[in-house]
Parts: sequence; structure tokens; C-alpha cells
Amino acid sequence: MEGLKKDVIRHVVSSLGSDYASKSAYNYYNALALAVRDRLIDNWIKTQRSYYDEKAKRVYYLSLEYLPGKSLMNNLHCLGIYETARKAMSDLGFSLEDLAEQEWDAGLGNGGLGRLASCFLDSMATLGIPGYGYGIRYDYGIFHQVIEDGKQVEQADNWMRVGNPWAYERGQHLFPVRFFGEVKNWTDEYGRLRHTWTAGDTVLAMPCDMLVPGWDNHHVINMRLWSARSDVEFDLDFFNTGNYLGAVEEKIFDEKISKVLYPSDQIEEGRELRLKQQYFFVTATIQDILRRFRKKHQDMTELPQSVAIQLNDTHPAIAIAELMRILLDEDLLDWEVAWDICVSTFAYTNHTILPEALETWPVSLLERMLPRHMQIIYEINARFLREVERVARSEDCGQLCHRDLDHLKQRVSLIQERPIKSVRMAHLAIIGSHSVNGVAALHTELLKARVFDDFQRLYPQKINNKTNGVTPRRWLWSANQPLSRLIASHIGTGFVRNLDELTQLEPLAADPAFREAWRAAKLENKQRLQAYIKRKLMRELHTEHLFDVHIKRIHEYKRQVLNLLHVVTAYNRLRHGQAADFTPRTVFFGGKAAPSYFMAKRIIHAINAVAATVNADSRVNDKLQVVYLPNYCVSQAERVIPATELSEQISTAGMEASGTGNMKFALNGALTIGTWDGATIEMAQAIGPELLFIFGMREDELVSLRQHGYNPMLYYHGDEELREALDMLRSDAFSPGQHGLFAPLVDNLLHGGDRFFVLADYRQYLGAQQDVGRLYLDQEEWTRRSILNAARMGFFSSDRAISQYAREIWDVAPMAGLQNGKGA
Ligand code: GPW
Repeated sequence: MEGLKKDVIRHVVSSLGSDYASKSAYNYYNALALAVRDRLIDNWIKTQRSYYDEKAKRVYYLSLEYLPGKSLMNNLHCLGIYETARKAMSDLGFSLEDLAEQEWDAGLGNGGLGRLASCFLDSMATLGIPGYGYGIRYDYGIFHQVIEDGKQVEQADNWMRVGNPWAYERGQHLFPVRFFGEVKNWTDEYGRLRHTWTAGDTVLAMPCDMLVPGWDNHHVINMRLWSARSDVEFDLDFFNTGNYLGAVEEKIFDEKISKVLYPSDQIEEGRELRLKQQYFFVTATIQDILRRFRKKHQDMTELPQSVAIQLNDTHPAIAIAELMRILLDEDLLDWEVAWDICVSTFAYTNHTILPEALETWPVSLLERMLPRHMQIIYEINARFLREVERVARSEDCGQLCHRDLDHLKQRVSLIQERPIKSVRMAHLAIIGSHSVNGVAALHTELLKARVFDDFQRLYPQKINNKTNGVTPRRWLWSANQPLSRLIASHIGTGFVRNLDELTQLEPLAADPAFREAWRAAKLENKQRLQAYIKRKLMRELHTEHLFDVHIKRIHEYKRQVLNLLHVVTAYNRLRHGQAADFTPRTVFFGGKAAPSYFMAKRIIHAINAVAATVNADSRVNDKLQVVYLPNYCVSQAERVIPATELSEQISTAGMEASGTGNMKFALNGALTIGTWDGATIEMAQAIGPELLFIFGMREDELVSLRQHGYNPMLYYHGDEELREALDMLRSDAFSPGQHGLFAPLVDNLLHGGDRFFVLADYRQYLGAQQDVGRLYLDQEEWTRRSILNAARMGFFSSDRAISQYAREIWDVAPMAGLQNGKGA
């Protein structure tokens, strides 16, 4: 402890240039972070060296998004110096919790997809897998959400304004990135046609490294984020022409590329700058991967034995064309050889079946910005369609039938003609990869049977499932110390590395003393949340209420509106005196809406309007409260999830690819009210469906309902309570003076086809909520179920997920000596 104290004081003085006697929390946080980073960097260097020494196969995880959140607490826990740090900082006059609050969340992602990437890096580090995360260091991460007059207002997230003590910026290792220009043809010595891309504009990619430690194993992996730097200052001509200000403007223009994260989740914006970001990221990453590879290899055909590249959705899929370009135009390989290398190296993860989220890029834009890549994509497509034709005409063509050949070719082509001629990035990713995986069992089945059914017939081995997982280090140990300590006092701490060990809790569910201790831990978390809400929102929570929580991005398919209709109905019953047996509850909502997503923003407004009415109504507000948590983010989730008793996972069946929040809640002892969707299905199977509150139509039932003609009006007319709730929303009961404010929401359900089947599931949802309320009155039974839920969540560790990726997709093994956790 004395060593850490000394280091902190030294950093306050010599790294931050401040007086250690002036007790600034900001300085002491930064100094502590630097002292922790000092303890990581030796192991990081040793880890990287061991990869070279052991000629290990490396895994590269390519993601346009990461959501690491805050690093301090996680890193202290991984290093095993949390207690030491707590005492050291307390000696210096600080509470560690307060210091940790000084850190800004690294919000370099939108939601589940970005957070999954961060959980996966944590697991690679803990399992000792030679992995690297690659991404973009956006200057502005996901916007900061404030609620003004019930509406979302976006503020810029200038997360690095106060510096980032965790990152190493490597300004000396820059990679060139080129755009536009033209393609020149030439003939090589064997008479073969060759191509050279002479690009117009150049910018530079600068690496910023963030260290990702494993749990108690001395293994530290790297997350390398690229930041755009202008090459103007390297080009003296620019300044020498006398146009100084013009040169500076050019510099600012170049550096715009990594300026801001696109804040839309599951909606494609199709903006030119977004494509620039993708290619900027991809080419810098591929150059870095090949640089490392070429240190030990000359023969490019050895690439797949040394390198696995995982594409996190299609956002980095242009990497397939980029690697082809390098192999063809720079290494001068033959097409077939280059293509085999690509397919064996790449693997692609799909995270959605929503059509509005499937990426396409206009051919005209690609031709202009990346002319050589567009040529290569055309060539990939031509060869692929010839292969399709060959397979379709062959005898074992299965369900393919060559009468339909033209249609088949149109469906699978990399190019779609309408509404404008565009490249389908998912098709490029499928064809260019040896593995295509979904993120939960149902999702993968839907990929095979619906979205990519043609590809499933063409390549029956390619599509596979890897159900998502979450890291128990952040989402149990670090976020929920009260519960973790209780668990550890009975079964030891092995569960942090091997989550299956939680099954040892099962017998304890029958032990009344353990149940009481479990409840006490949950209550401590509820009280901690209560204090936080009081500080931030100046509101008093009732900790004896059932805490019912719905936090995630706002999206119509996630159906926050269904939850809201339950709240309005409960409000009506209480007002009308029809709910004598109502179990008091507080309903929490939280989540950001894409700034361009009108309906999602209106939903936020409606939630806040209902909350204002309910909370102000003294007839009901001792029994029902509604809280909107502004600016939902990773660090807020870490506070809210441990305090949650009821987890809302109520997406339209078939539409949530997996969900990962669902796992974090159950792991922390919340019971789930949910639909038969995504990974919630597998959770119900692992836990026992009777220990969750499952309701609603299933995916196949919705398909047939849709086929037979779904008429939401039938539900409206047939259900009095539903009608009352919808009429109130429309009739301005919650928006006095703002006529028609929520009419778009209601019209969308009644006259817009209710694409997400909110009305179809309303009555069943109410029934399930009734069951929830009733069970909560029996605290012994509730607690028993809570314990069993957590005890059976072992499968949903991201360690299990990453082990499966490593074995079944990447063909990599953990580093020797790290399998059992302890590092060299
Ligand atoms: F549309 N997901 C997300 F598939 O958070 F790309 N953002 C996205 O843009 C997409 C997916 C994309 C989520 C899924 O909605 C969620 O179900 C899943 O658990 C998560 O990705 C991680 O796989």
C-alpha cells in the first residue's frame, strides 16, 4: 500500500505538475489511474512479446464500436489491488468510490453491439487468448442525453477534454489512408492484367492503445483505436505555397474522419463520412495486421494459420475488398490464391435481422471514393454468380432449381438494383468469410431459414450459432460487491473466472438464512441507487417498492410502449379504486434514441409525460412511481442492474437478435418478465421457464398472424382497458395544452399496422405483470427464485462464448500457462 501511495503522490507532482497538498479529486483520480497503468504496462509488454516468441495465432476483433465504460475499478479488481487502493486513497483523504466518479465513460458505441465487443476483449484477456481489439477513437462518443420538458436533448460528449490517463498515443507510428483517385492498368511479366490504385487524398491513422487486463493472470491485451491525423504538416509544399490558412483548413477537414460516433443504432444513415470512417478504420487495421505478420512470414498463403479476423457486423466488411486489393495489387498473387486466403481469414458476426439495419452502400459512392475496391467487388460478384449457377445446375442442387436461377441470382447478388444501385455489405461479408454466426439460437435459426436462406442452401456449413455472453468481472464482481461477497463467502471466488460454479448456490436457495442475506444484499443495492437518484434527480425512491426496470436503446421493436401501456393501465386501476391488491412498484425507464428517429424520441416524451402525471397524483403515488433515468450508459447500468428486481425483456418475438442486458439482470438476481425472444429463450431453458415470467406470442405465431391479416383495431375494440389507455394517450390526458402530441404513437399502433404487435401482446403482458405482483408479496419464494436464476446463469458468461469462437471459428488456443488463470 505504501508503494501505491508513493506512486500516486509522485504522479500528482511529476506527471500532472500539481501540488500534492492541494487535494483535488481530479488530480488524485488521474494520478491513481497512471499508477495503475504503470502496473499494467510491464505485463502488457511481456504478453505481446510472448505472442512473438510462441508464434501464436492472433485474433483480431474489428468493431466500429466499443463501450468500455469506466476503467479504474475494473482494472483494480483485475490486478487484485482494489482493497489496497481503497486503503491507500483513504489514507490520502479520498473515498475510492468518489474518485472513480471522476472518470468519464468511454462511450465509443451505441448499445449492445459495442458493449459485447468490450465484454469479448475482457474474456480474451482472461482466457489468455492472443487477441486484439481494433476500433476508432472518436473524439466525441455517444451523445450525452438530458431530458428537458420531457424531451431528449443531445449534448456533445467531449470525453477526452480532460485527457485520458489510460491511453498511449503513438504519434510516431502513423499509417497512410487514401481515398478517391483512379485505377491504372498494366501488364505484368507473364502478360497478366494488373491494377494500381493511385489515390487522391491521403490522411494518416494514429494508434491509441488502451490496455485490457485479464482477471488475476498477468495477461494484458491491447485495444488499438485509430485517430485521424492530417498529412498536411508532413507535406511542406502545402505551407510553402503561401496558403497557410488554406493548409490549416485542409488539416481540420482531414481530421474530421474520427471526430464523432454515428449515434444511430440499427438504422443505416448512408452518409459519405460514415463510409470514410469504415474504410479509414479498416485499411489502418489491415496494414497493422500485415506489418506484424510480415515480421515472421514471407509467404502470404500462411496468413490464415497465423491470423483470424472477426468482423463485428458488416460495418468493417470492406476489409474483405481491402485485403484482396493488397494481395492482388501489391503482393501480385493470383485471384484464386488471394480469395482463398481471404475466406480462410475472415469470419462475420451478424447482430440483426431488421431490414432497416442491413447495410448497403451506393455503387456511385464506392466508385468515387474507393474505385479499386468497387472493381474488386464486381469481380467477386461475377465469380460468385458463376459459382451459384454451377451449383444450381449440378445434380445435388437440393432445393435450388434452375428455373428460378435468375431470381436466385438477383436475390444473392452483391449488388441490388433498387431503389438505387448499391452493394449489400452482408452478402459481401458472407461470401468473403468461412464462418457466419448469429448471436443466439433463435436468431441463428432465423438467419438460416429466412434472411440468408439462399446462402444456407449454397453453403450449409457456414452459418453457425454463438450465443452472446457477458463478463462476470464487470457485471457481477465489480458492479455488485454486496452480492459477490455473499456468494464468495459460501462458494469461494472461483465463479469470477468460471461462472458455472454458481450452480453451487442452488442448495442454498432452500436455506432461509441465506435467503435473508441475499435480500439484504439486494436491499443494500437498492439503497445505494436511492442515494444516487436523490443526488442526481432530487427524488426520493421507496426501497420497499418492487424495482421494475426497462433500460436499453429506445426502439419500437423493444416495445417500451408496451410497458408504458401497462403503467397507464395500472394508473387507471389505482385511480378507479380497482386495484386493492396492487403491489407497490417503481417503474424505471432509461435509454437513448437516435437523434434522427422521430418515433423513438416521441416515446421518450410520452414516458416522461406519463411519469409526470402519475408521480404528481397523490391518489396513487405511494403505490406507483415512474422514473426516467437520463443518459443511460455503462456506468449507470452498473448502478441500476444490481438494484433491479424485475427485468423487462419484452421485444417482439424474433426481433431482438440476442440481448445482453437480459443476462446482466438475471446474473444479479433479478427475475425476468419477457417474451420468447433472443437469448432470453436460452436463459429460460437454462433456469427453468417456470422461474421467469414468459408471455406473449411466439415468432412462428406472429408469422401466421401476419399472414392471416393482423388487425390491431380488433384488440382496441375488444379490450376496454387497452382502449382507455390508448384514448388517454391520444386525448392529451398526459399532454395538457399540447394537442395531438402523442397521437403519432397511437396512430402508429391503430392505423399504421402495429408492426411490432404491441396490441397483440398487451393482455398477456398484463397477466404476467399480475403474476409478478402476486409473487413479490411472497418474499421467501421470490428470493428463492432470484437465487436460482443467478445460480443457473453460468452459460451466459462471455468466457464461454469466447471459448466457442476460439475453438469453432478461430482455431486458436489460450497461451501456455494461462489456461488455469495464473500467468507466468
Ligand atoms: F444492427 N445490436 C446493436 F445488428 O446493439 F448492427 N446495434 C446494432 O447496430 C446492431 C445490433 C446491428 C445488438 C442487437 O440488437 C442485440 O440483440 C445483441 O444482443 C447485440 O447487438 C450484441 O449481439
